[in-house]
Amino acid sequence: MNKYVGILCGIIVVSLGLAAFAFLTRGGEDGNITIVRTPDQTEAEWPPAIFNPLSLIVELPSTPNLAEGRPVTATSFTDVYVPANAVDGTVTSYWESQGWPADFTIQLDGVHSVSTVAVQVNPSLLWEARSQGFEVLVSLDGEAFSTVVPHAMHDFDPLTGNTVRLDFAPVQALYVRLHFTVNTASRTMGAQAAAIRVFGG
Ligand SMILES: [Ca+2]
Repeated sequence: MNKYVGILCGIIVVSLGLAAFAFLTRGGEDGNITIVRTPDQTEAEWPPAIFNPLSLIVELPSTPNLAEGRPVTATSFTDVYVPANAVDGTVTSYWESQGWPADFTIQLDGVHSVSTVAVQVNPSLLWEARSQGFEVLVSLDGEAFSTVVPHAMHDFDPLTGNTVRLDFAPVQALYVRLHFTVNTASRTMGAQAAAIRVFGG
């Protein structure tokens, strides 16, 4: 008796399974099952409540970098870390001064109205976070300089691209100078900059 009950139950279970499969298959074809397709995702997205590390990256103006490839001078440099490394268009090369204070001066290709200066050290996480103290000055003749951003400590953090962006009221300039006084990085005795950029405005 139990044997037949067992066989009967097995038949019922198999039948129900086949019926369910047939129902689901048929449903997908005639619309009883709603198929939800996610939109194509073209870039990384974070829900608002979740930390988005890319939101910390310092953005730069989209206008041309007036400093790139221009003649530059510095009061000093260390080893192979020459001043031109700060305007060569790559963040893997850098200028490093030999002691303090350290002036870095860029000659633009003519008088420009400038309103942004950005200083960046190598954005690699291998470069520890540091602070550098400096001010920004401009000149029309390379002799008399006036301060447009007073001296202050600025934080460089690899999590934000190791970039400091300073915006100021537009000012006419043929020369842009950064006057560095301190760098808190543990393995240097001088100012460091992989890219010093100047933007018009
Ligand atoms: Ca560089």
